[in-house]
Amino acid sequence: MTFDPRLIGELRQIVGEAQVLTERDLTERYRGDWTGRFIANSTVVVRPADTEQVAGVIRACADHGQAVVPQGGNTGLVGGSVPLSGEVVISTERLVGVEDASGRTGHLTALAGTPLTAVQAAARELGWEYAVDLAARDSATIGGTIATNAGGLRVARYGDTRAQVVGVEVVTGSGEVISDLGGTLRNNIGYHLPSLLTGSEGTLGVLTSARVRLVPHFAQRATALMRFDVRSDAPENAEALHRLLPDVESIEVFFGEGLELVASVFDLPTPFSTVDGGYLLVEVADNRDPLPTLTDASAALSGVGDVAVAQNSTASSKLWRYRELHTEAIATLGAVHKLDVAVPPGSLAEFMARVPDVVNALAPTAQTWLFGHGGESAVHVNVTGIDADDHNVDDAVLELVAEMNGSISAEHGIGRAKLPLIGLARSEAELRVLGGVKAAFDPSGIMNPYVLLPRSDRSPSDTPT
Ligand code: FAD
Ligand code: 2HG
Ligand code: ZN
Repeated sequence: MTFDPRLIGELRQIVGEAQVLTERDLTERYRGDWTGRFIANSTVVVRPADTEQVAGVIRACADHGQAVVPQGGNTGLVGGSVPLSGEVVISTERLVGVEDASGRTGHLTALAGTPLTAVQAAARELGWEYAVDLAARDSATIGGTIATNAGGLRVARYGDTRAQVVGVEVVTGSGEVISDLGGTLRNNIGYHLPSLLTGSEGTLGVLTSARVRLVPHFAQRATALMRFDVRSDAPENAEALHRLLPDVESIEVFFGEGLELVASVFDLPTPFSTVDGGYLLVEVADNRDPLPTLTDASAALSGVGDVAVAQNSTASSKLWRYRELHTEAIATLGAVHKLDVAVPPGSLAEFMARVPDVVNALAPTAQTWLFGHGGESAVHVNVTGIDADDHNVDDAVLELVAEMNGSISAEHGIGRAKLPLIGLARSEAELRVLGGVKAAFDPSGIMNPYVLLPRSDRSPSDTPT
């Protein structure tokens, strides 16, 4: 792929010589993602230092008809942050810092490239917490989590990222800056731009800053890992925990084979003498000791074989490793097909039981790994042992989800990976309206044009991979 040298010259003028990367070795980490399925051969990476530079970069690219991909921590799992079709990467890694943090209002404003851990730490310093948490917290950015409307490990209590965003600053695809960081909580003046930009996957503009609400810090926390002899008892019981535990933060589900892989890749002891079966990892936080309620809830569930509880952060992290390390452990097996889906409450156990058969009917030697956010009936179907560009299994699993009235994306978004099947989730009329929204923000069509929405000049099934 060759890029117009006049554009490269203009970009260097805007951000400085050293902040435009073109050499293959320097651009490598911006070219491929965690799935191992989406890897670009070449690109140009631009690293603006502030909103004005972002606007200059976008205007220059729009003038040259050059497509761009905004990139934060590059931890996205749907191929949305990778420049596979000759896009220039606009990296937010120099847009870092927390501003305007207030313990009184319980809000803070963070520049888009600020890692999630830094936002969480800033919130804690104020005596609050930031509600969104996920295993990629050290690399994922606040801008990326807003652009994907990330879910994560505490949706059961606080909702997804959209529920936390109070205001955003964004540079649109025409290089205009729209800023709404005032923090008014009641704001009823028509279309709500922060909500619209949340989940927009870089297709409308580059988020440069965001104001988020914080949630109270609770003095006490308890974590329980429960093993069920019968696999389906884990998903069956996940939903009941909302009723038994009003203060629950996390209800995570996984299975013996996933735990065994994590233990072997990371050389960890297994938590119980039996490994097989289904697992729930449950965390509760409160200002009073939450352990008795958690223990009562576990006793009220049917089929619990083993339980381990933790009441301090060291012991709790040991239990969380079995769940959080699934992604890294599975990545050691080669390219991974990741299907992050949700089914209606009450259908999780049935879906989890049916998926491996659907996969193996098409790919008898493939391995299916199931884990996820059981409290929201959201599951990560990871499939290994099939070619990176083989779409048959992806299509069959997503068709099963649609047949069960589920969602083809619970939290990772659509990106490139799921665009060919967007028709399962969005009607023609919806796609027309959403295309109009994109055109209003991005009249030249340069903002991440190969993700989320079919381009007006081709059908959804023509999406390049
Ligand atoms: P990137 O990967 O860089 O980008 C993701 C998308 O957002 C791309 O479309 C990109 O163009 C766009 N984008 C990025 N920054 C901006 C910006 N400033 N302006 C406009 N668009 C932008 N996700 C969950 O939802 N829940 C989880 O529990 C979870 N756990 C994970 C665990 C691991 C180990 C890994 C590797 C990933 C996990 N993810 C999870 C996926 C990922 O971390 C999230 O999607 C995260 O929100 C991506 O943030 P990022 O900064 O890395 O964005
Ligand atoms: C999680 O919940 C993440 O751990 C990653 O969303 C899921 O790797 C995956 O498929
Ligand atoms: Zn997840």
